[in-house]
Amino acid sequence: RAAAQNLAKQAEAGVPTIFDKIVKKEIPCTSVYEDEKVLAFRDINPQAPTHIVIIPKDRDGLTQLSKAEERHKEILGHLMYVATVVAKDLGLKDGFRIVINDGVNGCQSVYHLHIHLLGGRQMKWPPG
Ligand code: DGP
Repeated sequence: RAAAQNLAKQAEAGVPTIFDKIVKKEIPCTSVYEDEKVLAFRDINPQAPTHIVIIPKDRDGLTQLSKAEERHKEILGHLMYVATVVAKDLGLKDGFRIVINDGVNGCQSVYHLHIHLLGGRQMKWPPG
């Protein structure tokens, strides 16, 4: 818990996150979609046959969803739309799940806003 809170503080202070390093290509990823604003790549620890992480290239204060401000509405909408484009591209025609983990209780581990796109199997509800 303390470790997660520390990660959040570092990201808020502007320390580059692992996802900033992926955007700068300092860390490799398997990219599935990219445009000038967002990047989507395969999760390193997949929880479903298809598990994609979709991130804004510029974090702009969005360490987590609960930090969203009025100015973020456009990028938030774009991220959600890109999730549907990627789902279509990857053939998730029987449905999929979108997840955003927020903060310690949400089990967020990387403090750079991201959408998880999960598919390729039957999901369960409620989530753990
Ligand atoms: P969350 O727990 O919601 O903060 O999700 C972070 C996700 O990011 C987690 O599912 C694992 C993934 N991840 C962490 N580090 C890396 C990495 O270096 N490369 C890739 N591809 N995914 C990563």
